[in-house]
Amino acid sequence: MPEESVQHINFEDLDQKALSRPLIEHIYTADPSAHVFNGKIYIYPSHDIDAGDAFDDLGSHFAMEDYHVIAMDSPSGTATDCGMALHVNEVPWAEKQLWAPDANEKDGRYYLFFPAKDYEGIFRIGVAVGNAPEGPFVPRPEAIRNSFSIDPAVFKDDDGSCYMYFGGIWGGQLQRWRTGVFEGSEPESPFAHLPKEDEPALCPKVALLTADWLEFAEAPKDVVITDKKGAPLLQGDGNRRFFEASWMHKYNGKYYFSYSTGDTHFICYAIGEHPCGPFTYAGTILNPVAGWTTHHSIVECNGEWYLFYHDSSLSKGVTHLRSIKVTRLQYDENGFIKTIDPYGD
Ligand code: FUB
Repeated sequence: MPEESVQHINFEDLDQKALSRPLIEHIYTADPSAHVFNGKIYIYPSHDIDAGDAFDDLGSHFAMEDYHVIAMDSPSGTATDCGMALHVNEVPWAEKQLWAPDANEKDGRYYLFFPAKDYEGIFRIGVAVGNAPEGPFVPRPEAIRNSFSIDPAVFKDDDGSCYMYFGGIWGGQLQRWRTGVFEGSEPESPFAHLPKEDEPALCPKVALLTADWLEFAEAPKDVVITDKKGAPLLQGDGNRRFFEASWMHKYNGKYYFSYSTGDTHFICYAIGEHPCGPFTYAGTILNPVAGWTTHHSIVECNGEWYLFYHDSSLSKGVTHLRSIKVTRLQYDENGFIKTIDPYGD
């Protein structure tokens, strides 16, 4: 997580070149997971606040307490804040840090999946259920059994199977689960437990959900990302290896797994034939934005594709006060995504 909280950038210049404006400006929002439900776009973002926590490489200053759902009639329309949908105080098992959520729909009910730290300081993933896309959502009393780490993204395949992708390194704690149990050595360091630079990179995880979407139906598996020769990407391959912010979408029958490279600040993607992979690295979707973190979602709306993302331009570079944005995403004739520069260069 960030080494400094504010970036020193000429924001007037940046705003002029920016591809898009923040979708809402009365609150800070980040990590936008967008879906189309009933012909309308619903965005499930983090709700950034300044809780006064000191910044560190574990992301302690990302001390979010609740979720607001944002609705839009179209990607160029007005974004409406539907109000608070869930607060950490309503979640019995969660103490703090409501990080990037996602949601999906099944049989007219809406399931909000979210990470939070439990009372032992361990990130778990919970689910809360509502009758409307904008919530409110009623949390389950316990986190999902055997869940860990952060950034759930929930993908419903054409046959109705639902998969959760998740994980994040450094403050997201994925590296502490390499042996299958939480390595609890203190003091916590973002760099302990990571693979060596010449070893295969730490993989994000995927698990099929049970038919009621409330638990994992199987033990989480590695999402393997390889180079074109089929070799797993290495931990030292910083511009391409996984860090956090999983997302899955399907295009022309193929599965596109996208993610953030964290400390190198790219949104990248890899393509596979099956929802659980393996996936072959395919390129960069989004070049670095203002702010340390980058996190996105990709959704089709009325036959066009859109990238929802965030940056810290509205807060003039305060890395934990971000704003969600949207821009068009395009494929070339071979199904590769054209790289987007958030500031139009
Ligand atoms: O919003 C908190 C964390 O920052 C998210 O979980 C990460 O993906 C990064 O965007």
